[in-house]
Amino acid sequence: MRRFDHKKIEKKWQKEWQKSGVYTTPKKSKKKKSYILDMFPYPSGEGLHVGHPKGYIATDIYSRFKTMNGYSALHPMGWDAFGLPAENFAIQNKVHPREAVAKNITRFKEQLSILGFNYDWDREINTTDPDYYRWTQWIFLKFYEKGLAYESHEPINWCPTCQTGLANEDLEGGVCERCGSTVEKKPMRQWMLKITDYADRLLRDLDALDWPEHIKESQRNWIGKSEGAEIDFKIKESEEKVKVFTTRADTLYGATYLVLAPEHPFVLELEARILNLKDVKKYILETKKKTEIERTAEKKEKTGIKLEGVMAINPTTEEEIPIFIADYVLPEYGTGAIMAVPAHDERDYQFAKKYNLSIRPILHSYIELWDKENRKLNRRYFTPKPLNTKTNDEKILNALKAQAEIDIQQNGRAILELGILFNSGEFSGFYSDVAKEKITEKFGKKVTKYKLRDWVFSRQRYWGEPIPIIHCKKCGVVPVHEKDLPVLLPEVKSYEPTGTGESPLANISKWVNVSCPKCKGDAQRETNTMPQWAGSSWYYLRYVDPTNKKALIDTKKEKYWLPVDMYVGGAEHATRHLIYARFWYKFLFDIGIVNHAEPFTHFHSVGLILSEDGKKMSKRSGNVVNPDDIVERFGADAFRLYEMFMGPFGDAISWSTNDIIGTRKFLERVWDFSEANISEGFSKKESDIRVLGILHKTIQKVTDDIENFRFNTAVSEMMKYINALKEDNGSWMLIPKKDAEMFLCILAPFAPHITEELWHMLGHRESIHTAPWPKANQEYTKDKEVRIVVQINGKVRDTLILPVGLNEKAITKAAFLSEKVKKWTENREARRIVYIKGKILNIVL
Ligand code: ANZ
Ligand code: ZN
Repeated sequence: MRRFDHKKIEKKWQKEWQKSGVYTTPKKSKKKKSYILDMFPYPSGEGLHVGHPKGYIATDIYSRFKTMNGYSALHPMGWDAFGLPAENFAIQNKVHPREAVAKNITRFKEQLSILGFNYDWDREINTTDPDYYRWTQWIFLKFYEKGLAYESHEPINWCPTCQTGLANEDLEGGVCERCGSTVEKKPMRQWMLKITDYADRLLRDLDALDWPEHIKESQRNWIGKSEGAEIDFKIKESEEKVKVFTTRADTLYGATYLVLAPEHPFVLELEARILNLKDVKKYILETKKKTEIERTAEKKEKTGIKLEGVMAINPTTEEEIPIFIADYVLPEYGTGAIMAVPAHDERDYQFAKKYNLSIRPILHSYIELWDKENRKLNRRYFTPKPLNTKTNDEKILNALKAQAEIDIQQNGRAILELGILFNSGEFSGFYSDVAKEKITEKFGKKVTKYKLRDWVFSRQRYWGEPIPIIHCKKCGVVPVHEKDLPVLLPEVKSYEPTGTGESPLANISKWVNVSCPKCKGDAQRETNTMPQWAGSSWYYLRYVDPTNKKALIDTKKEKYWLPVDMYVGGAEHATRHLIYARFWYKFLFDIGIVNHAEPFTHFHSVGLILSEDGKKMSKRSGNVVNPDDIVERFGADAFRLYEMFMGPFGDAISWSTNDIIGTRKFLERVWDFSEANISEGFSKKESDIRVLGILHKTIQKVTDDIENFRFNTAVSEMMKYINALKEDNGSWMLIPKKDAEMFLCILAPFAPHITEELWHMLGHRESIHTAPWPKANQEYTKDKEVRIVVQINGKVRDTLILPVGLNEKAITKAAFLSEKVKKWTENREARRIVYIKGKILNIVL
């Protein structure tokens, strides 16, 4: 008997598959398609640890499954090789980023190849390949043409360590996502992409996506749509006005002061009138040192300073109210100015307490009061509908007012709920919802605001796509001609950041100085490069048509293969890559390059694999498990099975080398069982119903589980099946050859090597990976028997085991034939018989 020797088998089949080309994507065919995509890795110098392949194993299983189910499947792989990680690695190791990337890719590919993945390497792409980034630059030109790429001089996030500007998406809690440095605000020239033009569509189209709810929710929050109002406040003795943004126009009568962001331009404009200008300037300076997180933290004590000598006017009451600047108001949101309503906003409340400002309640939750009044009268509580009509009852309004004052006093905090207005002129007596509309109509205008900011799209670093723009003194900004793409990234002596806010490209005068495409005069190239996220915003399109020289993608091919049917990757990309990619796809749709509304129909996020001690794996912590070693010891199939078996796919789970032994043993059992059946020539007759039942239920379960990414329960089902085939005396049960084949087929996506070997030992010449997926026979998966409890005069007298599908008459007949039942019914007449279907037969004597 041959033993299971994973080393021999795995090498052999990997070579064989490559030779026979089983993993070449079928040409466009009549078949249904399935596009299965991994987030492509950036080839870091550290190589893969056991956590990286988890998602790739899942897509490998899924795409094999789809192929066996008759789909034409596309499952490609490539490299996201521009950007800071590659560049920083290169700087540290004193090699050119290009060489470092090439070396790392070779290493990554080696590591992936021993796991037996079915990638179609003919479609491999690399974002740093000029034939690829030519199209990244082309898309930028299109953005520019449509007015969606523009230059700006606003202050942006600047990482002092990475020495580059960053997008909001590149920050994590106010620090640089790459290196952890505190990010500064720095005004500088930069290129922006107008993602905000797509905010509404990005938000709206989320609903139809079959993605995990938490990912969709974080995109919703990131986009941050707010419907509110802009209201102008006049400045006393001046023509000036301050525009505020509020989501609570209903509270306008309670606005007792204004607060401006320290960066608000108004402060400079009114300089001459501000009496305490010196202190105000000092405060503004201090603000600059704080991060956004520090500024807005809920618990943090609010600080600010009054602008002495200027007053604003509340438009409702014409009352004069003071103006403050405070760092809890952010310059980039809304209008950078707020009306403060300390009675109904918690931050304003804390601020008003601290600076002794007037707190004026103007509404109270009617429902609460209603509730209380009703309870007093011992009436049953019910919630009145939000009131559309006005309450003119003075007594109620006075009671509300008194209660609001007591609540604020006693609780020491603002009343945040909606309610019925009082002290609000003609709007007193209306419910908040209605009051909001009416007050906005009279004093302001309706607006929608988003938290999403335009995308800071330039980096002052070397290792990125050059932005295809030329600056001419005469013509201004001139885009490079399409036919002159790609703008190649030139060789430089030193690719380290300059620290001046200029990219290292600025020093290469031979590259920088060009003639203007328009006037042919002297001009300079743009020296900023694109961010790391540029290439990954459209890479999945290029796999479909990787060598097209005329277009980034053939639109017919796009129509066939897109959208991606199954996308798998890390949840940490929820508000970066997954938003950027959707934005670019929608833009490409608008200019007629692609044909669908959304690029990724389904998305599954991979749960992390933690180290054995429950920490994140990293070279720095020295807790990395290398997949090469595991494959060497246990084999790729056992490794793959283990990663799928360790728990729910989306959960973070600790690695355990010990547990791999379990999946390895399972494969040995599969091997031994198959060997035993082959040498005995299988069983010539059908298995009994019980054994067939287990097989077909296993097929059904594995089918459903793969479709729903429940790989762990699929594996455990297959384990149960093999265990059931072991006889009590320790020998293997013989089953018909076709049953053994069905089992190997459902195991094949998980353990492609061992199943291929056994498949060939069974006499097949074609690959198991192109065999049709077995179908569970519903005859065997159905329960064959039912248990019917027989009660006589309410007491259980017997339990009948009967074939399913008998009608009441047949069941009654069977009951009266039972010895136990006869004992009670002999010589007596049944007065009534009640049958509860599939459960109980009640006989009343
Ligand atoms: C008056 C008011 C009264 C407010 C009240 C709230 C409650 P979302 O929902 O996040 O959009 N706000 C507006 N611009 C701001 C800025 N630049 N920095 C900090 N806060 C700002 O929040 C909108 C609310 O946040 C606005 O409504 C405003 O305060 C504040 F009882 O206006 B509100
Ligand atoms: Zn940094």
